[in-house]
Amino acid sequence: MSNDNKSYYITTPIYYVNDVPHIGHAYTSLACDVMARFKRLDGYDVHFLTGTDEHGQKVETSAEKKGVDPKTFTDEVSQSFRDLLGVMNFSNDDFIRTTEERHHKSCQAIWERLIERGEIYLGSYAGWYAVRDEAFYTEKEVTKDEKGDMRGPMGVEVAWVEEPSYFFKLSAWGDRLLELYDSQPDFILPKSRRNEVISFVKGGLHDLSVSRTTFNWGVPVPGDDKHIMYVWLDALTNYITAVGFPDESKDSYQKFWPADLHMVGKDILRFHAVYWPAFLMAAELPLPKRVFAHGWWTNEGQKISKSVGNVIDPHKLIEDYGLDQTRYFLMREVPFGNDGDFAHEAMVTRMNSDLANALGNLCQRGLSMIAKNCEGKIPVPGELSDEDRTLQDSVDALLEDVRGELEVQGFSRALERIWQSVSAANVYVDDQAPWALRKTDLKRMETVLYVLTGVYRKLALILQPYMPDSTSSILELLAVDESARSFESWNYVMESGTELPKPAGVFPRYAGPEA
Ligand code: ME8
Repeated sequence: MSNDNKSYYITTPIYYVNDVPHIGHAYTSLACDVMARFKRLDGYDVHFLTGTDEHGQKVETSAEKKGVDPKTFTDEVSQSFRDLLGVMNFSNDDFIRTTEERHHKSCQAIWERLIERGEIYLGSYAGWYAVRDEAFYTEKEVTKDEKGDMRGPMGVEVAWVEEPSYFFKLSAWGDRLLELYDSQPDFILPKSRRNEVISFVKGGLHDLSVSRTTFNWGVPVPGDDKHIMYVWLDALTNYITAVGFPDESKDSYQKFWPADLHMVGKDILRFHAVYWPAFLMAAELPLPKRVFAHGWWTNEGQKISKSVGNVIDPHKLIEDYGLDQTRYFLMREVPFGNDGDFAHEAMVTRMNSDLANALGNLCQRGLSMIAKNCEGKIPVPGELSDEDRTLQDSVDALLEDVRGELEVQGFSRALERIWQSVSAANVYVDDQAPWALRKTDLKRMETVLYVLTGVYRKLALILQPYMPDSTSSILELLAVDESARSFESWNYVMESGTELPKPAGVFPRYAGPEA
């Protein structure tokens, strides 16, 4: 059958190439990267997909504005999304572009399946269309603004469109969708968003226009190339293209479809939680297991937009604060699913308090004492005290606790839990005061330092998905071999006598102008 329980397929949305990548795109892909890295460390065979959505009226118009043909334009902007992967240290396994041959083939195949099953018919569309969202809106969803222009939900400009069009029989799938949400309560997360989708579907579904004739930049409809496929049917299909569709016998398709998780922003939940499962059910293909819709980032309280000129460039964040600091902040600051605000001050606080002070100092304190007082070798412990065991237990439980949180994409709750152990370890160091023991009880000092090395190792192991570079530095300082960094090695014990490299700080304090 398709998925054995040790495979994990996770996807980001494929991003429109009408714009350069910003913090919002980086955020969704980062959440997927953390998930993918965690699952790999936890023994899963992971397929992590991202890519670019290159067809549609919006992209065609952006290319025209720049005075270049759409192919040249998409090649250029798609590359900037590809560049971001390296900059953010994302570990994707594939990058799909909807302009690729493999994708055209897959789109045409799903179209043919829908035609064969009588799910698509030819008609004509007359209604409102928003190029910005590439979405159709009903009369009920549009309003007139003060200038007399028509606007869709959230103020998006809409235009009246009348053209011949193929329709997908979405109206027939309402009950089946409600059954799906009911029988798989975790199909849509978080819960609040699930409720929104359920009321939308309960409100009644209309058949969906799935082809356009007034422009050319898209996948031609098989057998009727005056039409190109609606960009959302084309775009959503990327998730099956990438694992080999239409070749359902292919290993990658067998192994990875259905996907475990489609990660999206709340703006595109309807497409993923209503249209996509309806297309798949109609085409008699298996459904993904979950769609998670996260919240929206603002910049210092303001909506991020090119016209306001406050787009946050991930390259700039990394330059100002550091890569892992940026990754940590984005995953920690906002409970995943909620909207979040980027504020310089909050970023500096996280960087200094959580990373430099709490975690950085914790590691530095023990490691520099080992360098100075134990000939730079992991000491031999004496008998463990209750305090030692209490700290060890808190840290041991991290793997199960974090696993449980990440199972429901609780990225920031998982970090809160990890920092409970970081704080407990700092309290332990303060209480045990190994620097005082140096003068009174050397064996006890060695025991405390030994316990700390084990704590550092587990903290670094569990934090790898969030901060791959910094945790790798900590693991180097602990002489943990690269082959012993997966969760399979969770219970290994630190070997006394192991020589450690000279300690070095891993988390710098913010050194910018407002430090
Ligand atoms: O919608 N805060 O592409 P898109 C958080 N091509 N996330 C944000 C964000 C913000 N301010 N801005 C963007 C499309 N995002 C389609 C998808 S999928 C088959 C096709 C993220 O380039 C968030 O994930 O407009 C959002 O859903 C996505 O970028 C929209 O990217």
